Order: sequence, then C-alpha cells, then structure tokens
Amino acid sequence: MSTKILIIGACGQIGTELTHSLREIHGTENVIASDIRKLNIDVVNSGPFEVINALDFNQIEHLVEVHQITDVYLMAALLSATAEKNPAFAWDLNMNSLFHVLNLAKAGKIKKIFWPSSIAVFGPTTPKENTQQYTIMEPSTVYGISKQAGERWCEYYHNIFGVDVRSIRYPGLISWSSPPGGGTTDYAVDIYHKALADQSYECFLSSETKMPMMYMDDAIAATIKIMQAPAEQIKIHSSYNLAAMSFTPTEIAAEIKKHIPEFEITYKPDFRQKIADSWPASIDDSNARADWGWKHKFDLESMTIDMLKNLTTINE
Ligand code: AKB
Repeated sequence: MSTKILIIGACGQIGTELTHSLREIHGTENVIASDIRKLNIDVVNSGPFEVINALDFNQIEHLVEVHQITDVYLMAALLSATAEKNPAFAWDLNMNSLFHVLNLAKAGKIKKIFWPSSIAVFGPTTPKENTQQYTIMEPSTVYGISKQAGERWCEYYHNIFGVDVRSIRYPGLISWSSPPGGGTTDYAVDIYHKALADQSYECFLSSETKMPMMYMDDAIAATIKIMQAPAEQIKIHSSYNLAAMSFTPTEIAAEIKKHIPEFEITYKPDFRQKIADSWPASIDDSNARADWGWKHKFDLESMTIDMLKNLTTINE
C-alpha cells in the first residue's frame, strides 16, 4: 500500500513548508492538506485541501477513510504565548487532537503518526545548558504541560497498543516563507523582517536570553528523516531532543548588523520573558544523531544570510 498523507494544521508555520516538501516527495495528490480555515492560499491552491476541525474525531476519521490515509502529521496546536492567554482551549486542542489520531492508529485505521513536541517540555528546574534527553521535566507553561503529557501518551500508545508514533522536541523555528504563530521564540523571525523594513527592532525578551533555535529547512529535513527511518531505528517513543544552534538577542542582532550596519536593537521584555527563562539554553540531541542519523546544516551565520536573501527577494 502506498503512502497517503493527511497534514492537520497545514496552514501553520511548520505545516506550510511541510506540505510543500511532502508533496515533492510523495506527489501532490498523495498529500491532503487540512486546516480549520483556508488560512494560506499557497497551501490551499497547490493540491488537495480540506477544511477540518482537529477537535472533531468524526471529521478526521471521515477524511482518513475517504482518502485512504496511511500517515497523519498532526501540526495543529496552540503555542506557548497564545496558550498562556487561553489555557483551557490550549489544553483541549493540544491534547484531544492527539488522542483522536492516536485512537485512529490504535483502531488500525492509520499506520504512522508524526506529532511535534517542544523544548517547552522542560522547565525552570531542568539543567539549562546541554539539556539531556532524560532529565528533570517540570514545565511551567500550559503549552509545556500539554506537550509533556502528550509525550507520555505517545509512549503509552506505542508500548501498550503498538502505535507507530514519532516525535521531535522542536526548538524555536525560524523561516522566511511562513510567519510564526504565538510562540516565545518568534522574536527571532520578527527581527529579520524589521531589520529589513525599519533597520530597528524592539525585542520582547532581554538581551542575554539564550534559547535553542533551528532554521526551518533543518526542521523539515528532520521531520521527514524521522518519518522515513526504519521502525527499529526509533528507540525513543516519547519524543527526541533536537538541536542546531543557540543564541541570544544580542548575538542575532550582531549577525544581522554584519549585513545591515545601521540596524539597532532595543529591549522591552514582556510576559514572554518568564516563559523563555523557564526553558533550556542549549540541547543535547545525541540520541537523534545516533539513532536515525540526524544532522543539522544551518548555523546562525548561514541562516542569517539565507533569511536576508530570501526576504529581500520576496519584498522586491
Ligand atoms: C514557542 O515558542 O512556543 C515554540 C516552541 C519552542 O515550541 N516555538
């Protein structure tokens, strides 16, 4: 049976680029994009698209049956900053959408699931530097609590029901083609837009807040690689630590200044500072590298060159 994919949350920051890449690999007709609304015209017009509510089990089951779906990528979620403003809905969306796809796999209706976790599973009591795969995990955000609980459920469904679910703890993701939505790491995307438009940026985090980050190209490559890996290479069924680079607002601003000398950054920390302070500064991802051959390509320097080049081109 050939691979037939359903992406739930295809119009979001990761979903947009994932849809594009999976369509290139598996063929446009074999990748059904879906979201709560037609939020991204490129995703909607570039292949099959369905409007779907990730909280409605019957809708998901219907799509799975009609399109004979084998693999589901569940990208719908409320991120850290937005989740703090609406905790009850964040918990509902982040947990129940996961239960829906896990239960479809348990019932044998789909074969494989990708579900994203996050560095938000760690908390203020976690060692901050080189944070290990297995360490103290006491998340203090609604988003982090939902991701940690989700990881436990993924492992449980694998161990008890044999569900093939694969997951990555994404760091902050940076992309030029799709805007982020409601995260604490979003400043690292906004800063490039503002640097080009205004040559200045007011950062909502303090100057020395160091966080783990990754360019979207690497995040998509990792997502595809973990899903293509033979099942026996996947040894962690909760979620894998994943890393590429770590930097502070001061460091990213200095890198941008190399290309835009007049660029200036100022700081006005808001409620997101507390969230950022509760997360690791750097991540040890040796399990992902050893088990399924993860390797990143982009560092702060190469990412900055690529971001500025692409943003300049689309603004022309
Ligand atoms: C966020 O900032 O909420 C996300 C994440 C680290 O999961 N980018």
